[in-house]
Amino acid sequence: MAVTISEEVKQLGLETHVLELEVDGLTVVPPSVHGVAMDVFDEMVELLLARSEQMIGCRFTLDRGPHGNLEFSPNAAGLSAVDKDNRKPGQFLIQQLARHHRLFRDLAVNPAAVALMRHMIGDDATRFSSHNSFVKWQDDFGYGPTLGLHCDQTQMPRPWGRAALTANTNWCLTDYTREGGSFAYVPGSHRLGHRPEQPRAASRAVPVECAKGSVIVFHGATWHGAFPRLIPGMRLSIANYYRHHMVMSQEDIRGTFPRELADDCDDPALFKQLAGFNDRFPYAEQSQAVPVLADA
Ligand SMILES: O=C(O)CCC(=O)C(=O)O
Ligand SMILES: [Fe+2]
Repeated sequence: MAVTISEEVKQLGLETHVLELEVDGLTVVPPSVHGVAMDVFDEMVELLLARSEQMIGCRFTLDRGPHGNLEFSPNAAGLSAVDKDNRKPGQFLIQQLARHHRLFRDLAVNPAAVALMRHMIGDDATRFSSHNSFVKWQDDFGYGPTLGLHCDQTQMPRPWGRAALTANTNWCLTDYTREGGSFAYVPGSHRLGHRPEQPRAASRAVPVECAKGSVIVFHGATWHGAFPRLIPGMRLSIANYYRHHMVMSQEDIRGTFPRELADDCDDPALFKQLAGFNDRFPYAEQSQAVPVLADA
């Protein structure tokens, strides 16, 4: 089947990344291509460490992780199955990042990231789903022997078609190495059109090793998870997750995002479009024209 290459993809020199997305379901885009400066990554690291301290109440440093002894309380809301098995947390998520700082909004409208999302999901159909940071430190168990492999569009009924129903970017704010708990994925798995079958999936998973500042871009059907972090220190990332406009958003961005913040970013028009502020659905009142009496 032919692959359509958009003008944006050509202008930004992303053709090889599009090819990798088609073949492998994942590509790594370096700073020389996406254009985000390294000091922006340094600043985002500081923001996320400070936010972690504020949320949890102990210091976090890149070489040590949390300075306190952490646990999940048994009745905590939003505990995953892995968290339940492994009471000792090795990571947590900072959600709703685009509200916290302009730099996170700028990242969400990065032209290269958005062009690749639109390639997979559709030019007019692409919207934000969520903006989260994965804050991760040393923990031998991680997601366990399955590596937590999943497809992000896993809730959608099958059969899945060629277009991505969701697609994701993971911005690496620290170096990604296998022993440091890198991203894991199965090349080409997005073309299978179904969820991971274990234990075959984990045995075929490969690490995505890349330098701080890289962005990992992947299709919603790609089987992925992460290796446990076996060494001291932290792995920090930002998952800016996108969706087709017919798929429900993880964060209620359209309903609750402060409109004035959308104006404070590199591309307010693009931010508002991806946030779906002017989408026809869901409507909250009569939205279709009603006939009027002609001779009233
Ligand atoms: O690095 C990880 O823990 C996996 C991230 C992930 O599953 C995602 O961003 O969808
Ligand atoms: Fe995921």
